[in-house]
Amino acid sequence: MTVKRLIEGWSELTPAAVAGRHVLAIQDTSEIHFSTKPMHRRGLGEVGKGNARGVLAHVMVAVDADNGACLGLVTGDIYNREGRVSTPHAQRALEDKESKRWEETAQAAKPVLAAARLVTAVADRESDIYHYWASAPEPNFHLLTRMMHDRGVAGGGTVWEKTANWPFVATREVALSATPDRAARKATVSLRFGAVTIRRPNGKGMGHLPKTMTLRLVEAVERDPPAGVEPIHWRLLTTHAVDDVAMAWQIVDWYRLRWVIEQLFRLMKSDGLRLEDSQLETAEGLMKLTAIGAKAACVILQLVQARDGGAEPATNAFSQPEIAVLDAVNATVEGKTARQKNPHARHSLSWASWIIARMGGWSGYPSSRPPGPITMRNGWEHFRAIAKGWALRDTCIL
Ligand SMILES: [Mn+2]
Repeated sequence: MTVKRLIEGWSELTPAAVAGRHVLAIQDTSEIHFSTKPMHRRGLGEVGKGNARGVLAHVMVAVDADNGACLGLVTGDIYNREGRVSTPHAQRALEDKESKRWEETAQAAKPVLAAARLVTAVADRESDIYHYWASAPEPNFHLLTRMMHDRGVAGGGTVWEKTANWPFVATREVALSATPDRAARKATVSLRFGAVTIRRPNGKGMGHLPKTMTLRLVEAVERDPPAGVEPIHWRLLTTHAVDDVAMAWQIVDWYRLRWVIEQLFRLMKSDGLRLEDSQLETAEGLMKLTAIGAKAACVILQLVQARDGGAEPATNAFSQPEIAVLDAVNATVEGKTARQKNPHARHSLSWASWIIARMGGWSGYPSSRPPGPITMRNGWEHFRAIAKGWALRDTCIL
């Protein structure tokens, strides 16, 4: 099984899960660090600052724009920078290639998400690349990205100059989720918005792109931040039409759902699978582990999201044969009293989540602490072993 084949397998259930929905296709890159010694690098290249070694996981996840439910992985890439040579030219080629991942991932997402009603590709500042703006959008495929740096606008001047005097038109309290660089907190955010016509930057390979593009800018600012915090200042660019305050807040709220991919990465690392503790010896093995880990983290995230109920179907995370196994297992993990029965609608994702949590050692009583990622991870691994055995039995009988 190659890394490429494993990544292709990420989206097996996703096309059906996204059908008819407005999907946020959220992409980001995470460094997966593995410890190495100078004489024993495990074939791993550099990641980040300092002398950390590891692999990079670029992942796109599908999220329901209306309810925030994780609908599955879409596509991505796992790569290792080993072999990076230190001549500036070779480095530039690699950087070019790495910056293309935003656009390539968006293009690769289109067939997977073909049945969605609407797609909005969401990403952080790294994806604010003119080529991406000019190439990825389609009538039913929108972009939403935070601006990385100021840009020239048609007719002269820059976006930040042109918009400096726009009036703030609304203020609201916004709940900020925890990220690697920020604790969770509430922020009072003011907002202004309008159209901006950005200009094509000079540079090689740009000549075939349109000279200008008209996009909408939604700027969300914490104008009076509490002491000691980094104030929020998001300049969000989008291909969506933003004609009123409600839509401008909608853009902010869609961007906030980018947090789902932060959760996914956390589940791959400290908060769940602990991939970085792996003792595997080769970069190839660690890349495969990371590809398998991304898929596992996605299922765990779906199960944790569904633990308190909701209308999502089990098919978002389980194949039909797996659902047959869940049916059989449910009977063995339910107790005799009403309080020990699975309280969720059969074949809902919440129903599956209840079964997996029980398999992970959760008591199942409504009064007990809700099952977290570790319980789900243990339950899912247990379940996978049973499902494998079940498939084997079918094969042997046939
Ligand atoms: Mn990023």
